Amino acid sequence: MIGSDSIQMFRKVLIANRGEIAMRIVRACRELGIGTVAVHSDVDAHALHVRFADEAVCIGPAPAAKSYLHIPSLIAAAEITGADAIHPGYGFLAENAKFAEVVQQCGLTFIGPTADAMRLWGDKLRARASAAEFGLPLLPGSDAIVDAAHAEREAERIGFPAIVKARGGGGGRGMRIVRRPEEVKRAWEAATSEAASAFANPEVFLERYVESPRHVEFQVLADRNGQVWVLGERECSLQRRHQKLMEESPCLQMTDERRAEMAAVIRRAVKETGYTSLGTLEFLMDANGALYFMEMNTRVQVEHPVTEMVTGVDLVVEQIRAAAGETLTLPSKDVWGFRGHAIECRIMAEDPDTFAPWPGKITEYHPPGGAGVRVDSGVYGGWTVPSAYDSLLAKVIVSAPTRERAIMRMRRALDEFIIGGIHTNIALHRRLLEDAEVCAGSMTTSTVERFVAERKLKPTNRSD
Ligand code: MV4
Repeated sequence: MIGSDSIQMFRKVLIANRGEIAMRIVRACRELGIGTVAVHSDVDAHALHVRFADEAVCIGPAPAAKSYLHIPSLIAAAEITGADAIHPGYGFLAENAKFAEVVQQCGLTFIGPTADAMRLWGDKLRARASAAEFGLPLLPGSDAIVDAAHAEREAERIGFPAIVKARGGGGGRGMRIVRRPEEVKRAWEAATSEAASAFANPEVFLERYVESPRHVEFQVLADRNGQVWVLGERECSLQRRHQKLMEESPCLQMTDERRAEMAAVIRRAVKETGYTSLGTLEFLMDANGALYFMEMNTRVQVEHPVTEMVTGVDLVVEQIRAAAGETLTLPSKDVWGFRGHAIECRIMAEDPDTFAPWPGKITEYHPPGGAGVRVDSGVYGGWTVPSAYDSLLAKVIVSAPTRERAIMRMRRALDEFIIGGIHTNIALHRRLLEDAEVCAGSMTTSTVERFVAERKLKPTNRSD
């Protein structure tokens, strides 16, 4: 906002989210001297974020479609409380361009990118085209597939194995792997009908498939005054069914030289596409260490703290400042000077054997502490975890001078974490941190699957 208008930091931010990320946003606003409005559903009346925000508004019943996803209720809550901006957090409406547009039309500021930038990066084919234009590495792929014969021709050209992906998809939903020419027609049919119902857009495209890749993502932060920062990468391969379990920064396979090369290309793509907020570019890394652009997430991510721990940047504070039109004030370097190593474990309320959510009353709650340990939690002892939402309770983040020391610190922190009354995945994390592949840093997106299959051979007791 260059010009005669003076820059005005927000007075009050409405947080269109719940749980640990709502708490994270409350904390950022507090430090900026901004008032906070929590919104909540009936079952979240006593949730932690409601207790910590300055004001709270009940916006509807438990089903998210009638509360956290209900745009008219959110706008009404902002108007009633006099909020001048809305932070969407992650999930829910965070990547909904229509919501960003409505917020803006109501005279409020959406704390995120413009609706146009969200639409561009949310469209996987337009994202691929932009990536190609600005020099981001891509796997061989097709344009939108028009019929089965087109899919077969493109698969032959790209080579096998290939993968069919939804143009409007993301996060792993609606994908089909094809290993042989005979499978292409059926995979195309299945993927297109799934895409039509899941994303209201039947269009799919093909891409060369990488077996057991690593998931590596780069954090970007851009303001509205032309500054773009690339704050290094996170290694996020440890996931199960597209749900990340544990993330770290930096990625062991990344060198300073490589990071600087990637930062230069990413910075250009972000700038040229008019992207002006916090964002993440996801890449696959193959066995040779080559990186390929997959998609961009136009929101704050669950795993953002590991980047905060190694860069010292408060990403949510900077995201809010950028949305207010302020210029980011970070040292003038393409790549941040990294300090040490950080690891995050996502603590979920779930059955240790089946991974099914395990809602219920938390009877005892003692989070870990001590040097180098951060806990971003959305719960407290005595509270009942509702069944209506995802089962993330808290995140344990550790930092240490080296990866080895960070692993030791995380094991110690997990051993301290006491959560009574419900089951959690703390013991799973603790055992993963003893796994040879994890300890060596050689994990891929297949590691957790392999680990769980091995564990089935020697069942654990239920005290997990
Ligand atoms: C791929 C792939 C292999 N080759 N694309 C899954 C989520 C979405 N962001 C992209 N995904 C993948 N795309 C090609 N061409 C493998 C995956 C994938 C994956 C990616 C990141 C993290 C975990 C994953 C688990 C299974 C598959």
